[in-house]
Amino acid sequence: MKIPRLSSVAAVLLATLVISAAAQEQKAISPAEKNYQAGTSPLAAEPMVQSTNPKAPPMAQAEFDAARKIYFERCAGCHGVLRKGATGKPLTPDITVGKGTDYLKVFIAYGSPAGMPNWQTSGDLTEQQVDMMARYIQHEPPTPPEWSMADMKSTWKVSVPPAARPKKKMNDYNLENIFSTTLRDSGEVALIDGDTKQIISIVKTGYAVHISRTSASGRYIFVIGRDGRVNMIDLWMAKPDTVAEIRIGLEARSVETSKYKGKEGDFTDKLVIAGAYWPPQFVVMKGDTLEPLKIVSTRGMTVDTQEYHPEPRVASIVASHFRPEFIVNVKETGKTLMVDYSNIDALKITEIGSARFLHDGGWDSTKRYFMVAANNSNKIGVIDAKAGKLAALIDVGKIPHPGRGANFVHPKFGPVWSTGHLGDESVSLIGTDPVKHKAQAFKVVQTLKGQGGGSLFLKSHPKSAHLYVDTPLNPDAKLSQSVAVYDIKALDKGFKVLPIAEWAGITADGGAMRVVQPEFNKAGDEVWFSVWSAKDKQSAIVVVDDKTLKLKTVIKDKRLITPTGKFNVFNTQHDVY
Ligand code: DHE
Repeated sequence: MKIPRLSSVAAVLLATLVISAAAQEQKAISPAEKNYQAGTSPLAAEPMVQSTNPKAPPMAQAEFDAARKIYFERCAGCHGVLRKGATGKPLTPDITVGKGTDYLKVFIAYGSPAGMPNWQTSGDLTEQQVDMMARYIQHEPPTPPEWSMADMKSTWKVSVPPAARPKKKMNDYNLENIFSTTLRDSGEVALIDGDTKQIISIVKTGYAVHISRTSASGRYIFVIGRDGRVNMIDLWMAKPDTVAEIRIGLEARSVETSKYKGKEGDFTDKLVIAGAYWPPQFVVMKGDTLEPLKIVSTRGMTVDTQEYHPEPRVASIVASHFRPEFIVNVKETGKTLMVDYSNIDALKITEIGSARFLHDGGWDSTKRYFMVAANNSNKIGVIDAKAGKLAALIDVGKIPHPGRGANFVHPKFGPVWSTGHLGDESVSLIGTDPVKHKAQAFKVVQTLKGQGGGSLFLKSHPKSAHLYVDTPLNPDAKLSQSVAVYDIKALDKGFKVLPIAEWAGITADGGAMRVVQPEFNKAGDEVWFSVWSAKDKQSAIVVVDDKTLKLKTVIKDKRLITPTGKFNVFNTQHDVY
């Protein structure tokens, strides 16, 4: 049936009714959640050619450029660089022109209960800017430049070549207990000595640095910035520092190193892989210098409707322990690529389809099953790294967000891996032992009630009797500034709340103080939390004694600007979580 086109007044009325009716059922997303999904993309600064659509309302070059900047700062994270849609709806001209400027303005100004922020009523955009954006999205999306081997090589620097590096460890640090700590808004990592709690060094890295990964030997740390810059840090130096760096794309989130040692060879510290959001591709590099060897595009067909997608972003990447393979999760196509790196010149890639939109994930305790969140499908995909196939696709709560997840032994159901959720308060526990607990394997065996939605990370440790769940994106400050902790042996009893931000002793400062990402030390007897405030406010790291659940230490230092992720060298090296 063809739906008749509405007049612009009727369209606006309808949009307003739909928004307000639905808004009564669901709460609008919190500003923290908005900033999480709609963070500034480094692509805002890239030159792009103005692309026009004769059917769209005209725009002057200056207006187009201003709108493009806003789009990449505010909208690209959810709607995609080429506006094909991800967490947000597709916004290509074939859809937007038919809706018309007035209708689009209402959506942009007031938002929608499905998650579109209310950009004008929140004060983020003016009425004029909303009008400009409504016209902008009716034009063809401008395309950012590609990033070739030549581009990568032009940014590749080996500041200390392998031959000039130390032949043995030149410092007294207990390397296995160092925490590589993301200082998000200063574009740095702090290497913190886990024993003394002192900062060893602050290393300059890429813009809005994202994650750190340890090499298989534990000697090197690799850090990736949102701008695609990878830093390779040598922990054997008297003062650990960058020895090589490269820009692998214009926007990126993930990096990993080869870990396989077995009959196909010893790949310890041999290769590094990094995945880009833009251009949609990953690159395999030499493990000692970051020399780029092979670039592979991830553009292709989606898993469900099998339509071409021009910008499938590379999300989480892990290294298999069973085969010489990297496990590369592609967001928009909903596919996991098992990249066999044993022969770079004849790269074999096994493509495993699961569900859109693949994001973060981690190993089960045996490191055979990779559990990946298909966040907008509310599912966890289970990739069997030994058999090279999808073992299960499990329905969980709303928008699962596990980080790497948390493994522990459930008193009734045996080994489980768990995830919290951005969209609801539940914590899903999934059985991961198909041998001794077959009936529970890859099923949700228990759903815990958590503090609230807005959870990003949860953690446990083989030596711990506790499960910690953060809620940094919950709109209620009480919840975003504390964590829930469960006694694994008495899960039915519910959780205890640890007031982490209060313990940090920085309340007078007035920062957001979101408590984010539990991370254990090597011994598994301490758990570290970031108390994440704005760039110009005081932040801290709070260390809790895992046995007593009491405060152990607060690390405060004016150099700790916006600490978020913390990566313990040993736990990251051995995938302990
Ligand atoms: Fe992350 C992991 C992408 C926002 C802190 N984040 C990841 C991974 C991806 C990703 C793909 C998995 C990497 C891997 O395992 O190889 N993150 C994104 C985004 O696209 C998103 C939603 C928006 C953006 O603009 O970047 C986003 N992430 C954030 C934040 O705002 C957080 C909370 C603060 C920050 O530092 O930017 C944040 N992301 C983290 C952390 C991890 C992570 C700490 C690793 C957790 C772990 O324990 O492994």
